[in-house]
Amino acid sequence: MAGVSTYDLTGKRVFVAGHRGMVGSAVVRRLASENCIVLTADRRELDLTREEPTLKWLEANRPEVVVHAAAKVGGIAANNNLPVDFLCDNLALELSVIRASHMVGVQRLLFLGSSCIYPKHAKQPIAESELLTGPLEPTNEWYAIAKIAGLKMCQAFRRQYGDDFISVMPTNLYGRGDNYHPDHSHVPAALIRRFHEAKLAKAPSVAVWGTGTPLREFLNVEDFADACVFLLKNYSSDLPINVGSGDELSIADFAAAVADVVGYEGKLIFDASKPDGTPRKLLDSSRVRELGWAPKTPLSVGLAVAYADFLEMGGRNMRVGVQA
Ligand code: GFB
Repeated sequence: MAGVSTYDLTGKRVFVAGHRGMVGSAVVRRLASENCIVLTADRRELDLTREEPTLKWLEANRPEVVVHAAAKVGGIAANNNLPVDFLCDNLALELSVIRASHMVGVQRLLFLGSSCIYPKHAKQPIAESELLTGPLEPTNEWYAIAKIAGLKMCQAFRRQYGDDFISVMPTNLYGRGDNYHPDHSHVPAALIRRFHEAKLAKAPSVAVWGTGTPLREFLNVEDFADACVFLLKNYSSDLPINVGSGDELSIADFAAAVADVVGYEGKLIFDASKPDGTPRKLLDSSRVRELGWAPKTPLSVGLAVAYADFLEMGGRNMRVGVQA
């Protein structure tokens, strides 16, 4: 299959950019079982949006591998309301981290994209070849444009300089270390928080945004981190590669599953004044499956872990337009 390539992580210095976010922290946890040296930089120590200090940091720390998981991320409302942050901050992060990685001769870089790079009405399940075949979903086009630019940067550095930079497109993720901001979070964290609070308040009903009809595919972040490490070791191509779970359900069914895990027994009311976003976003993950990777965590198990993490955090993880 195209893109098969083995890379040995043993003894390698691996820089995880964005190690405090949901994905970056899961990648750090997953890398602990590889025989490599994990490097991270605290935000107070290094502003990754600035290329000069980023280059200096990389020159001083000399990673052979970079996982670019630093991004301004958020759910449908944050994407809609903070277009400058989602476009400019993400472009700045990509330009700085990807170009500086090239300059210091990083051997392999993994760039994290998103399933929202694909057109709003892409053919389902969405194959990688759907990229740039139609207009984007307007609620997240700022983020999508930035992520498409990052993917293109990886392709450009590969074409012009032969750099081994790859791009991975995850489906909707959930799990440990999520952001529980009431307005800016993604749907899994938003509903965990809202249902938990409704349970404590003994509220008879609770609102779920939109009509409940959009379809989403959810992947546990530990599984996604496992896929990232798998792809670092087994994949090299200028084609982005999708990583999904195949677990697709309507927002209404997903909300019911979250309510079940949280133990909220009241009524779910759908607030159609809130945006639905894209109607369906199921990734075609056949290429990563053919390479030999598959997810392991059933949704109910992953949601239980996410809820336990929320309880442990005491809802402290509430970042506005977070850098993940
Ligand atoms: O996760 P989410 O915010 O982002 O929302 P997207 C998914 C769906 O959940 C939408 C519904 O149909 C929302 O209407 N939803 C229901 C809620 N209740 C809530 C709630 O309380 N909060 C939120 N946030 N949604 C994202 C992009 O799109 O996809 C991101 O905005 C990223 O940038 C991610 O790319 C993968 O799935 O619509």
